Amino acid sequence: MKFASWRLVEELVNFSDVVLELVDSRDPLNTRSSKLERIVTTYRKSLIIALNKADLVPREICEEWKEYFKNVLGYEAVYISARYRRGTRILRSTIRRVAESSRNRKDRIVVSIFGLPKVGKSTLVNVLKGRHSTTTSPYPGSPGYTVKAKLFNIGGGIYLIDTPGIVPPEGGDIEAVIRSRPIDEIVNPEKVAVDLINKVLKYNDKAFQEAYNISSKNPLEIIAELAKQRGWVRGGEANTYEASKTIIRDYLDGKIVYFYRPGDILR
Ligand SMILES: Nc1nc2c(ncn2[C@@H]2O[C@H](COP(=O)(O)OP(=O)(O)OP(=O)(O)O)[C@@H](O)[C@H]2O)c(=O)[nH]1
Ligand SMILES: [Mg+2]
Repeated sequence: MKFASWRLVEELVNFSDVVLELVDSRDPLNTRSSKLERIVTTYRKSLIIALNKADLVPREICEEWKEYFKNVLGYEAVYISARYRRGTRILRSTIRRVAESSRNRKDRIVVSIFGLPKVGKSTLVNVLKGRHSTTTSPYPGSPGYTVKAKLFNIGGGIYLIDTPGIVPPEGGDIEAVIRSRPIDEIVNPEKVAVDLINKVLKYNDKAFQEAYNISSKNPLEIIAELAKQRGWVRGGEANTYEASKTIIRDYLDGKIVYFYRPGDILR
């Protein structure tokens, strides 16, 4: 994964009329980037928080998060499932609404997508592009220091910047650990997987039952059990290294499910 430099982020934001910040509905707070949000505010652009992977979380919880982002933080928010193409109509109409209410409204609404690694940016770009979109030439009038952005015409006067910006995670949560580098480069994946499992179990003690049919609530047992299930055993020893990486990968791919609500952070 290649993080966008903050300078590039600033340039892309500055090109945009509307910025979409994708977060993971399972843990919106630890997958948002307050630094990105500050940049968008500084440049006086419109921000929409898109809670993606909403298919993994009950609808009323998504509603609570949407209200939280709107009422507590003052941002527009929608929840979507890029994978199942849900919520994209509301997303498009929200983009048009915020662009039309902005002080520098134009005929053409330029939209950029940002988010931490694996929040679903590419999936959403593909969904929005659809089959009918056309690429326009490089952004006309771009200052062109770093940005050679192309725009997809995705209909309704909306033009999407072709490459989403990958922003680095913030804070000390396990989300930051698993999203900071490719899984194969994670040092001590067993330790990371144990932390991830403990966090998931805190919110959904059936998560690994549901994902792997493993009923243990002990992280090391869960890892060893998964290794056995997959046949990753040699000389009677479970390959916990591979199993740990698999759990991290499956989590990022949305196979491991949990959620918490905005109210839970106050407890
Ligand atoms: N359940 C679920 N999974 C999703 C959704 N959107 C994306 N995913 C999955 O999340 C994983 C990451 O999706 P990508 O679109 O590659 O995410 P990305 O943000 O482009 O990732 P990077 O380019 O690595 O930063 C993939 O396994 C997707 O299938 C969604 O709405 N629901
Ligand atoms: Mg991508």
